[in-house]
Amino acid sequence: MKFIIKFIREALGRLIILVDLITRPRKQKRSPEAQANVEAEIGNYALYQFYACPFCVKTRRALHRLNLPMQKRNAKEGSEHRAALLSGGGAVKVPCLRIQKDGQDTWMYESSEIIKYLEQKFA
Ligand SMILES: N[C@@H](CCC(=O)N[C@@H](CS)C(=O)NCC(=O)O)C(=O)O
Repeated sequence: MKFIIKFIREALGRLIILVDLITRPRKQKRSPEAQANVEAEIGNYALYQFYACPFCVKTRRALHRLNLPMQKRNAKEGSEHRAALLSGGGAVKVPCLRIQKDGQDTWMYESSEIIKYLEQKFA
């Protein structure tokens, strides 16, 4: 039964990925200078995620729309990223945005919160 539920979730996730690919929003355009500044800032960010998680697809879609080429870290079972997410953020829940700045780590959960934060900062 557990296997069937896992299979259905994976299949649904892949369907969502396909729909996302077909209906990709346009990327925000910036001057080369502005884009270089954004990319320098984004170097301090990483998105902990699963490939086929609908909330992660939604967040990756926002990253695409906002033209934020951010590092993505797969928190799959047994991975070093999963361990880092648990010890740093406190929970294995994705998506989670990690912001490393001035020697400090901030871990932000909830796709809607992450998107709102990125929109306010980069849109
Ligand atoms: N309300 C959350 C839901 C996130 C969520 O439920 N993520 C699932 C994956 S789709 C998760 O991390 N589950 C923990 C696990 O699978 O170990 C959001 O919008 O980010």
